[in-house]
Amino acid sequence: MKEMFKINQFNLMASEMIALNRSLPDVRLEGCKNKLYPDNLPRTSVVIVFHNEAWSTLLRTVRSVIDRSPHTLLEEIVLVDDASERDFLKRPLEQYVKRLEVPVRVVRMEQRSGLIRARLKGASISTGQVITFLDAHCECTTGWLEPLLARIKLDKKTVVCPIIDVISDDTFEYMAGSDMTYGGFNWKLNFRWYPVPQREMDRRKGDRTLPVRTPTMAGGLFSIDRDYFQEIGTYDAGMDIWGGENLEISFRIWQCGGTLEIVTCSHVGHVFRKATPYTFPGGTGQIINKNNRRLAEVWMDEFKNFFYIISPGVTKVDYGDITSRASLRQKLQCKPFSWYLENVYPDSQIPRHYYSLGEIRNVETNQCLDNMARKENEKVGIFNCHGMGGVLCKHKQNNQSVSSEFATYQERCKQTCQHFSTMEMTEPIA
Ligand code: LR7
Ligand code: MN
Repeated sequence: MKEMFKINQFNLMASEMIALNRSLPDVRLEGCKNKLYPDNLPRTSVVIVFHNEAWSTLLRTVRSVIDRSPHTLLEEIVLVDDASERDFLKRPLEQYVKRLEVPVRVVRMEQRSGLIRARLKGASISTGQVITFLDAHCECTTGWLEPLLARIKLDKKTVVCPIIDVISDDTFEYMAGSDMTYGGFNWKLNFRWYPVPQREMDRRKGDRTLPVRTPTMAGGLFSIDRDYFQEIGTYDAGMDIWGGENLEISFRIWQCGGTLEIVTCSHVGHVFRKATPYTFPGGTGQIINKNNRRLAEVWMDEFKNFFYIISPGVTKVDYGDITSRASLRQKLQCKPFSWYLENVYPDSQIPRHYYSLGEIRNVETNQCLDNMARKENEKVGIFNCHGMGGVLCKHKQNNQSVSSEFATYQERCKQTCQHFSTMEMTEPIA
C-alpha cells in the first residue's frame, strides 16, 4: 500500500479494490432533493484532462458521469491525455471507453502541456453547448448535473461550480463538503476556502439550497456556456502545467461582467492530495510564480504589489508576453480590481485602502517584524531583516481597538515605528 501510494499520492491500492461504479451517499440538503428543473436544459460536453492518472480513479470519474447524468443532457465525454507515460492509458483506454453507453473521445497532447492548454484542446474539439470540466479523480453524485445546467440556462454568463466533496486520499471514503464555505485567496495568491459571509447568507434569505456567489473557484470542477467561454477569452494559454488559472478565470469572470457561483445542490467528489505526484518541467516554483505573475499583471492593477511585496522572489521570474491578455481586458472593458474587492470580495485579506506597503524595521537594531514562520492568528516576533517578505501591517487613521491577541504585537509596532499609532495585522503568513 505504501509503495503504491507514491505513484499517484493517494491510496491506489484502496482505489483499486473499489468498484468503478460504486454507490455513493446522497449528501444533498433535503431541500435539493425535490427541486424541479426545466426539460430543455442545454447539453454538456464533459472535458477531463489527465497526466499519468491511475486507471481506477480516471475510469471511476468517467463511470460516475455516465451513471449519474441524464444521457439526454450529456453530449460526450472528452478525455485529454497530457502526454502521459503509462501504457494502460494508450490503447487499453481507447478500447475500454468504446464499450461505454455515452460517446467518449480520447485526444492526446503531442507534448506535456499542462492542464490549462490541455483543457483548451478538449474544449476546442468538444461540441456541447455547455462545457463541464472535471479533474481526473472525481465522482459525480445523484443530481449533480441538472442544477448546474439550470443556472446556465437562466443566464449564460453564469459560471457554476458544484460543492466539492472530499474523497479521502487514504481510505477513499466519501465525505460531504460544506455549503457554508466559498472560494477566496490569500496574499500569496493561493486559492483558499473561507466561510460564506453573513451578507451572502442574507442575500439568499438564509436558503442554503440557493447558489452562493463566490469570489473565486477552486479551478477543477465547473460548467460554462461554450459561447461565453469564448467571449471572455477561454484561458490564458501562456500559463504552464498547473496553477494560477483558477484565480485568473475567477477575476476575469467577475471583472468582465459575469457571475461565479457554487451551486449547493450539486455535489461532486474529488480526491484531495497532499503532494503532487507528477513533475513540473522547469521547476514547480518557477511555473507557479510565472502563472501567478501573469494573473497579477493582467488583472490586479496596483494590488499586484501586495503579492510582490509578500513574495519578493517572485519578481525575478519572467512571465512572458501578456499583451494579448491585456488587450482582451481592454476589449471587454473589464472593471478594475478595486471594483472586484469592493463589490465581490469585501471580506478579502487584501485591504482596499492602505497607506503604505512594506517592512517595519527598527533602524537602530536592523530588526524587523516577522511572522517567525508561525501560523495565522499566532503572534508575530522580531527578527533580523531579511527582505524576503513576511508580515505586513496596515495602519489606520482612527484609533481602532485591537483584540488582546494583537496587544503585544501592537506594543511592538509602537516601539519599532513611532509614527504608526495604531496598526492592524492583516495576515500573518504561514
Ligand atoms: O501537467 C499537468 N497536466 C494535466 O493534465 C498537470 C495536471 N494535469 C491534470 C491532472 O491529471 C488533473 O486531472 O489536471 C488535473 C488537475 O491537476 P491536480 O489534480 O494535480 O490539481 P489539484 O486538484 O491539486 O488542483 C486544483 O488547482 C489546479 C490549479 O491549476 C487546477 O485548477 C485543478 O483543477 C484544481 N482542482 C480542483 O479544483 C479540485 C478541488 C481542489 C481544491 C481546493
Ligand atoms: Mn485534482
